[in-house]
Amino acid sequence: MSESISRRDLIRLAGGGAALSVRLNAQATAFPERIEGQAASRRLLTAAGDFEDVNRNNPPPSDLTIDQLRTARLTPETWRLEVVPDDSAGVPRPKRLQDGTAIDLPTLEAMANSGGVRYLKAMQCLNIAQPLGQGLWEGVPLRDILALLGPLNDVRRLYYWGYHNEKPEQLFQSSLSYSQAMETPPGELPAFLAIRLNGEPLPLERGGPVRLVVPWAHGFKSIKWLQKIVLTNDYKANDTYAQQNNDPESWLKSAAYLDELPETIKAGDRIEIRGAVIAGRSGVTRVECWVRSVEADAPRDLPDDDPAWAASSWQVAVIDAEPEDWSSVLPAGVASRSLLGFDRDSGRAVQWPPKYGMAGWSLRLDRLEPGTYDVRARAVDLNGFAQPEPRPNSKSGRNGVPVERFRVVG
Ligand SMILES: Nc1nc2c(c(=O)[nH]1)N[C@H]1C(S)=C(S)[C@@H](COP(=O)(O)O)O[C@H]1N2
Ligand SMILES: [Mo]
Repeated sequence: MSESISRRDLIRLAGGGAALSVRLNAQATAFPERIEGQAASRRLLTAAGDFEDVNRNNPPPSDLTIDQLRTARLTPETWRLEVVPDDSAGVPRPKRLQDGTAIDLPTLEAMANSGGVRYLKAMQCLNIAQPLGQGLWEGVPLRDILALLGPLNDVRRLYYWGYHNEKPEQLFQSSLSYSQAMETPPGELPAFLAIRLNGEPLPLERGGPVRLVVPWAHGFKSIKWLQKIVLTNDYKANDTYAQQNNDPESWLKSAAYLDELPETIKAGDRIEIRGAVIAGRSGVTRVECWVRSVEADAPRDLPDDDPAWAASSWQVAVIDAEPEDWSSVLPAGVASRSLLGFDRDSGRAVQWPPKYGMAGWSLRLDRLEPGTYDVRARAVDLNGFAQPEPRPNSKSGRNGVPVERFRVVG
């Protein structure tokens, strides 16, 4: 790690025993092309401990002692959520620590039992080259929390943040418009307060006891260790990521990701290219691969204006099918028909991969001549746009075309 990178610019990515630090929102090229745990992130449900962490808290809450956790209000018993106006907004029944009205976990659990929702969602950072993981998230829609506050006046936006060590540089905040919080168009999933992941109470390392999850967005909207929501008449986003030159309203991208390949493969052996694909706001029709024979020392990067793009030829890969038997995938007692994004009668996903969800894909290659090859993968969305179109701007979410090189030897 270079001396010039200040601590506040760091996030820690800890996975598979390896820990690396990357700059929070530096240019796309400053990020590692590979992070550990890609096999895990391809599974339909990533175990809570196998997600990649993207986290500016140092030490992370999972390193705190039980006494520190109690003081920080991060145990199930001590957790409270404040929902308050700033000076610009009118809120008849705010939820405050001071007067004992702050929302506690039993209240949320009761709301989840009577009117809770659950859905599959892949967590993906706006500026990291691999998905972080996918979970079955369960909880209470944000609109149901706002409904507890009485008729609101002059509220146009919600600011929210979580526990952050009281050090201002560790504050990680995000925001939603009032309409985004209150209205869920048909076929969309609601922003919600997640209290369970994969059938278990949301663990501390994933942002528990309570995390805000915004299904249509990259991870920066999904604030861990949620403790405060401020209602304001301000109409501007003040997200930590917005302050760092990202589009704070960017949607989760439809994008294909490539798993690492062995460097050399024996001629005659069957080669299977694998990866993951996330269905962003615009869905996925198919995943395609371009396998290109190159000189051994050819640069791997292919500039956008390279004529090779125009001559590229793409083969359709096979997206792993929706499981026939969801009961072997989902936690015991959770029927697929009870998930948002799934048909109430048949229990089948309305689209596949599910909206904001992730699935694996593969492509088998036979009989490649000895030589060096670059393989690229891209998702084609429901509009027919191939990754990274129509939004190649990485400030709205990385979705460059990934590449892996391998050699076939005789
Ligand atoms: N409180 C808090 N919430 C946070 C962050 C953080 O640093 N602190 N990082 C955000 C970012 S940038 C991402 S990509 C996701 C990562 O979620 P994960 O660690 O569960 O994979 O959490 C988001 N929520
Ligand atoms: Mo992120």
